[in-house]
Amino acid sequence: MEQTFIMIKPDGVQRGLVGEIISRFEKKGFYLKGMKLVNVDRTFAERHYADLSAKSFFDGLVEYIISGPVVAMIWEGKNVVLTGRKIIGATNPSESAPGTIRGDFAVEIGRNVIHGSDSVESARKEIALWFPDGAENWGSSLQPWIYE
Ligand code: YYY
Ligand code: MG
Repeated sequence: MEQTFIMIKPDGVQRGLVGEIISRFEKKGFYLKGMKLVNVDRTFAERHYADLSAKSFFDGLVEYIISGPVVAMIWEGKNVVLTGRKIIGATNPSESAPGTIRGDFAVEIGRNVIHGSDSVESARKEIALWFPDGAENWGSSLQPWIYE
């Protein structure tokens, strides 16, 4: 089953949005496979955002990500990468639709609350970076009520 990497950024944690965000993914029917609260260091944040290292906003982005603890999660489900991005909303909160996480809870692009992998391939890389030991495999009793 497809997996994605979702991270609640430091502003989301400090603003008390952790429960709300987890709830949205849970209610959709996705399955929480792994979760941890972590403080990442600069080198780690730079690795996570390595593809953006040439961008003008890169240094500010790294400062923001290391400014407080983040919640790192693996979510699993059919089309969870793309659907997760829809639940999160557009990168710039002034363009994210109401009903999306960024549309409902963020104002500025540099404080947009949450990260989600943008493809199955980047999900694989990000999960390997953030969860090098992999995830527990408990299974979920809800599955027959969500998948035919
Ligand atoms: O995947 P997503 O988070 O929606 O956007 P990316 O293009 O991967 O950029 C990562 C991160 O960088 C974005 O969530 C906010 C920040 N950022 C920024 O501060 N200013 C920009 N012009 C573009 C992105
Ligand atoms: Mg991205």
